Amino acid sequence: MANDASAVSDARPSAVSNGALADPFSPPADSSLWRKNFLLGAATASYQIEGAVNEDGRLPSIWDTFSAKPGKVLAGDTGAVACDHYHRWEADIELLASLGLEGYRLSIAWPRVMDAAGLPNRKGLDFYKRLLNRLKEKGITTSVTLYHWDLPQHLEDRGGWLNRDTAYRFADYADLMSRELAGTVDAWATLNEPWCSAYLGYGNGHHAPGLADGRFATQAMHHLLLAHGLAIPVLRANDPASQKGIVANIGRGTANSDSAADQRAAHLFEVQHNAWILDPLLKGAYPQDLFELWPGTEPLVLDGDMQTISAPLDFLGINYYFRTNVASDGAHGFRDVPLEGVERTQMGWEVHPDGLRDLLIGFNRTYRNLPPIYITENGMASDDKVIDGHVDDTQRISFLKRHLAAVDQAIKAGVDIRGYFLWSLMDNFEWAFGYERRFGVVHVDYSTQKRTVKRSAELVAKFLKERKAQA
Ligand code: IFM
Repeated sequence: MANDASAVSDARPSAVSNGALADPFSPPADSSLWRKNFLLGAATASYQIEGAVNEDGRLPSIWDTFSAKPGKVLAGDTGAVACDHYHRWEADIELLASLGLEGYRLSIAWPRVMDAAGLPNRKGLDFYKRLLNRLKEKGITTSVTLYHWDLPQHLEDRGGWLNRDTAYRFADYADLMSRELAGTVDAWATLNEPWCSAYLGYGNGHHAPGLADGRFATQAMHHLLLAHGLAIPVLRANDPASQKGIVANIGRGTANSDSAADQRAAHLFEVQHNAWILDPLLKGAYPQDLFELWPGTEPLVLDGDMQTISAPLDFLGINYYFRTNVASDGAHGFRDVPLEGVERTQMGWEVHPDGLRDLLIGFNRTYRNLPPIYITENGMASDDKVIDGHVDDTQRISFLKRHLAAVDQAIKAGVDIRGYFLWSLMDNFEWAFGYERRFGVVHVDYSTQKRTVKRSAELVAKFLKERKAQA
């Protein structure tokens, strides 16, 4: 998708009177981002960057199986090699550190570290130990997600997230990881984006394991949240000094008109995107509207489950990308009404920073026990090319600047936001869209594995350097 030139114009370097180029990224002087304790980092995920899927005892994951099926991933791409990070991790950490990024959010591949009997795979564990130790040596804050969608295939063969037992297996996995890695992890997130695991994986089949049934989605969600709730006390017991939380992708829904029906449609959009996850975590109950939207999909909930799920959190990770404009479908649901003439990214997603601000402020009102927030992912895909050794990703520079301004506005409105992670450190395997969609602030040439720092990363690095130099 072509960039909307008018919308990105403030990202283009413009000549100023002394002949220097204006910095199109740096936040204004009164921005809370200048606070040195506002963590600025970058994020990745195991299956999207590691490759080495058959090495050192790693078992197959649902994404190995899914991406091998014809038609499931654009161009038939798989994560078999990805960014070859499993072999290039040292250089990648050097690169991260050279940009001055203060935090790194990574995920652990469950099938790399545990065998089918639940026993540790030492070689896989050693990979993460080396990685985390190096990050600590560099003074980088480590944020580790236990589950970023690469479920071991042997667990899917027994029902995956439709099987309650998977939640208990997850708690065992969290136990092993927190015993082995305690002291090297500053923050543990149990799950990344349970909405995607449940809805895209079991509800509409766009993601692994590719099942499509509304009742599956709600049951899978319940078991995912149960897994999270069972893991939290285990992490607390094994690694008391670290922070514990979960990461949710949130969606802004706006109504296509002022009509009561369209307003209700926008409300329901946000119920299924946000309240479906946040209500059980923070209120200990599923939102009843969810089952008006999706009648007959109530999951099987056992006594005590909701209490387990709503265990107190040290932080909530928020991933935000775009908004969705909706209208009533004429029945009990909503339908998308894509807006015309708005700025979009290579994914076709609308650029809408106000949505992030509005959601954060709204959550702060709705949930009295809202924990401190980290923006654990935000970024955009563009069709970036290396020209004369440079990548001038002007739309991303503008995107990041505007979303960081939205974060600042939310902070000023009273939301406790402690940090922000760029998605992503480098271009990587974008799930069903393969390698075509480039989200990185570092470009990856997949034929040579050469990394090229994009202009956006240079500007973030420049800002961090200036911030560090401040008295
Ligand atoms: O690449 C993904 C990531 O794995 C989860 N959050 C959204 C990103 C962009 O689609």
